[in-house]
Amino acid sequence: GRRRSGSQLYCELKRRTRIRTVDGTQEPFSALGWARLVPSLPLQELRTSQYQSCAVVTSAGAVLNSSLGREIDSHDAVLRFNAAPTRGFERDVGNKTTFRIINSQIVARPQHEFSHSALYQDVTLLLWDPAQYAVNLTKWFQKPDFDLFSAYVERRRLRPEQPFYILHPEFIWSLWDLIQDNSEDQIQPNPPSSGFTGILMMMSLCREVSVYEFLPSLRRSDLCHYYERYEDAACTLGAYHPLLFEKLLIQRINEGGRDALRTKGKVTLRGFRTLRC
Ligand code: NCC
Repeated sequence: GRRRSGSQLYCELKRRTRIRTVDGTQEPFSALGWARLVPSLPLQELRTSQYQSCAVVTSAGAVLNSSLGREIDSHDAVLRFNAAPTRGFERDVGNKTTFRIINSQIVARPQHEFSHSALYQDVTLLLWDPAQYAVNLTKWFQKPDFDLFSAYVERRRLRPEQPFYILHPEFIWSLWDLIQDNSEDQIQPNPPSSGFTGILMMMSLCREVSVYEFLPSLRRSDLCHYYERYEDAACTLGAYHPLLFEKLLIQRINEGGRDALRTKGKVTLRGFRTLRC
């Protein structure tokens, strides 16, 4: 990949990040009546609600003992991931949740109790599934990596008032292309982590984005998640996801200071709306 300066990279990210959800206009979803199943307000139009400041809270073990809860909650909107809880961890991660990105394992695996758990209520939910790079929606519908469609349909019927979107696999893979085109190495052909997708989504929706513990602070350890006692360095550096390359890319556009990164694991990013490209 060619190496671009921070501001060129910002503009490329802005130009190539087009949030897209499964909206029922394409087969096989159109024939199944999904245009009426999905929320009537497109996710892209949330932009008009103009969030000034947004926080992205990764699930890294390094947020433990950070005391960042109050700072995180002071943002207009907060994005969290998968089964990451706030209850019991308020001091370090806060308790406001506006958006939650979940991968298809959350809705497919019984231990996550997707239909019952309070984690997935009263928030805007964004669900994704890896799918294949050359996306054939009919094949994906027949054979997703984890069955997300039946849980989605059921949830839409039971809670039609909850904003709940499926991220379009072409959106996910367009972010993979962005990472590959801006990396020196060949990256693995697996989709970006929920964290990277979430950061780019919030840059589309907010004027300024604070990201916590995506680039690790001095608290960095092998502890995978702040809410579990499981250790694996691959959680921070990546195995399946091209996480290391995602992080190198975000490092290049960080507008926050060195101290904020070291002590808080905090990166500050400009929202696309504020860029003049
Ligand atoms: O671990 P996960 O992500 O839920 O974490 C959310 C995002 O936080 C960032 N992260 C996490 C841990 C860490 N030590 N450093 C980090 O930077 C990453 O950006 C990550 O995306 C996922 O991306 O959806 C992932 O989901 C888990 C798992 O499916 C869910 O937690 C549900 O149990 C994946 N783990 C496995 O499949 C075993 C993980 O690879 C990615």
